[in-house]
Amino acid sequence: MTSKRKELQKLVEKLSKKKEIHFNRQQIEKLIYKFFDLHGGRTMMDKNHVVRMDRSMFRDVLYNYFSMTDDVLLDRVFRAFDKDSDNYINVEEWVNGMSVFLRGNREEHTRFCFCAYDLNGDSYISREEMFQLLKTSLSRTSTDEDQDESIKELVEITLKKMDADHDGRVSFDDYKKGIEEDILMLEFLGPCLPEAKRCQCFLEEIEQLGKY
Ligand SMILES: [Ca+2]
Ligand SMILES: [Ca+2]
Repeated sequence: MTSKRKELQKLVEKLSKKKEIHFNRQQIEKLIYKFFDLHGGRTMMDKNHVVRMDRSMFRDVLYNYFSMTDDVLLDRVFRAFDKDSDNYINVEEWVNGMSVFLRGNREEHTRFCFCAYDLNGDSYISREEMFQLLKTSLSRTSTDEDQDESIKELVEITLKKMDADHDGRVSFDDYKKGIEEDILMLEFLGPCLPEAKRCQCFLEEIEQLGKY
């Protein structure tokens, strides 16, 4: 076995032991192949640098496989994957992130979407953040100049529904409560999780990948 292959096996071994990862060994291995495949088949180390994914490459993945086109949200999904905030997705972050993105349970999806909506990362979704997110989700369907006013109204209506403790912003607890009452509120500020059929297609494509 080559050292690269050994290194890869070690990584697969390590990730398959994590209980929060909803993939089996073989699927983890294939997800890792996909990660390298997206880098033109380069192996783990490239010119002494670890292969990692930048924002634009990740954006292409979301666009090509999951038809996600909203730039603000693409950026947030990137941040939800980039756990150590170094502006790159490494192979572990890729597998961890995909586990939540493709197969996460309710709790994991709730944390994932909240992280995506909390644009400045202060653990609250503010009026301004809601405005910005709703504006991007709605601007594709309308060119109305009075749109800002209607979005502001929408922000107030949404806040009324979600802000359980009435402090003028949505905390994680407010958000969780809102979802418990109405599951449709999970993606209340725009889609940041893939459609089931796209997950299926992506996983099927991964299955087709051969040994690295
Ligand atoms: Ca990172
Ligand atoms: Ca915030």
